[in-house]
Amino acid sequence: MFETIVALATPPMKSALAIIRVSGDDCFAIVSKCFSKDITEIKERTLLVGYIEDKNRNQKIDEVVVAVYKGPKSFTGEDLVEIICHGSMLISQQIMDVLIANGARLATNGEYSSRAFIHQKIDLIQAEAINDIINSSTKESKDLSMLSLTGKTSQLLIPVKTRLADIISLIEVNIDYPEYEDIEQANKQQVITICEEIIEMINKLVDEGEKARIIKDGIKVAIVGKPNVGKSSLLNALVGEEKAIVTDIAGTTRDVVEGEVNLGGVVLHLLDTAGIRDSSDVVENIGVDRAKKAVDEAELVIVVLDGTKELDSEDEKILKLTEKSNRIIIYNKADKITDKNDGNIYVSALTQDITPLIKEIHRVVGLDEQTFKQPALANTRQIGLLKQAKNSLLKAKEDSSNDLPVDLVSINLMDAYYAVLDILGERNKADLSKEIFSRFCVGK
Ligand SMILES: Nc1nc2c(ncn2[C@@H]2O[C@H](COP(=O)(O)OP(=O)(O)OP(=O)(O)O)[C@@H](O)[C@H]2O)c(=O)[nH]1
Ligand SMILES: [Mg+2]
Repeated sequence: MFETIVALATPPMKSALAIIRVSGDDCFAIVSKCFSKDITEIKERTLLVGYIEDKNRNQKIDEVVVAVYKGPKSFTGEDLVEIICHGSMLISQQIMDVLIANGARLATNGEYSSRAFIHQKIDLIQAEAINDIINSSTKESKDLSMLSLTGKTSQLLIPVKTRLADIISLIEVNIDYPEYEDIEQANKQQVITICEEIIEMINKLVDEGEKARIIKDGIKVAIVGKPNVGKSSLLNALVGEEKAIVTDIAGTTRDVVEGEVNLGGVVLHLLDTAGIRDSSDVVENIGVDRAKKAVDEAELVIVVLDGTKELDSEDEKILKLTEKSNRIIIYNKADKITDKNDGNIYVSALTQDITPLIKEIHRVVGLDEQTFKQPALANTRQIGLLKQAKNSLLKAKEDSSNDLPVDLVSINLMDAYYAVLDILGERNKADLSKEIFSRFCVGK
């Protein structure tokens, strides 16, 4: 029994039109009670013009177009109605009120997509893609999410699932029918080889997924260096506007200044930081601490050096501080330097000549043309489950090498299989989906 749910699918604001969605077992009956036409007998998808009415008060609320989708041929897989009304918040509220008074209830966040998932219209990867498409801020990330919505990303898991099922069934048959001689015996080497083969597939998926995640979420980049090297100028050159204050006074930037730029499909969340040096100024010191914190949190650190000067102990300290970070070291103020052929990266934030840095960012991030086009399991949940499956396979491989009994090996293989099913939401559907759908907006 699926309760009939109602929600506004368009933003709650004044607009030309608004769409109210109704879905559930009693959808047609409830809408009929509020509509000038009876839709309970409708067999196919239909569009009807009529009035939404509060029949108890004999009052017309709005003239609307009603799109009727008979389940399972609807987004949710249930009987579904879209009421296209005039885009007034008052009207949409009145329509929802009258539907609720006649037996519908307000939908929770993501409940329509959740129903589509429960009725197997979409798998979990596709459901997540709907949310991703809505939240995409670049064309590239939207295109990637479209690949997921069409089911191409889900297909990536088919070979992994198949191979896991192959090896598990081989072991299970050995456990269940040890006496049958015509059954192929699962030998140790075979288990190890197949585990390795699947681990290899997963490694590739994780690698591609991590890259695609950068396209979807962007990366956090900290710009650090000692005072006056041109960090703020670099931030401004990258974002193309005067975000941060630039002066020739060392110690100009006190707090972290944020900026964002889309570099050929990769969004950089930039943090310009206070110049790092030993200082007696209380405020400056707080800024320096924040700069160090930014280094810890960043996925990429740009270390800015002043190319017109010799490196000093302050530069050395910063190089040491960022030693373990994923970093790019650049020499700024290239407009004042003549000899630049030593293989280092020279830029001029002042003249906005920063192409060598942009090229290096692309190289470090490791995205090529292909990454933008191919489906990938790109969110943290999907990548996390892939890694979980890999760990279980590593254990299975180890147990097999140590001659542990096949039924023990099989436990880890089953765990790996379940982790893969969880990516698609094919195991415990209701529980798994709960957390994901709660991030959706109401009406989606
Ligand atoms: N010639 C030249 N001057 C630059 C360049 N980049 C920055 N400057 C100058 O260097 C001085 C310091 O620039 P900022 O961008 O404020 O340096 P910063 O690293 O943010 O300094 P703090 O915030 O004090 O740590 C300013 O006078 C800039 O105009 C460059 O590429 N070439
Ligand atoms: Mg600055």
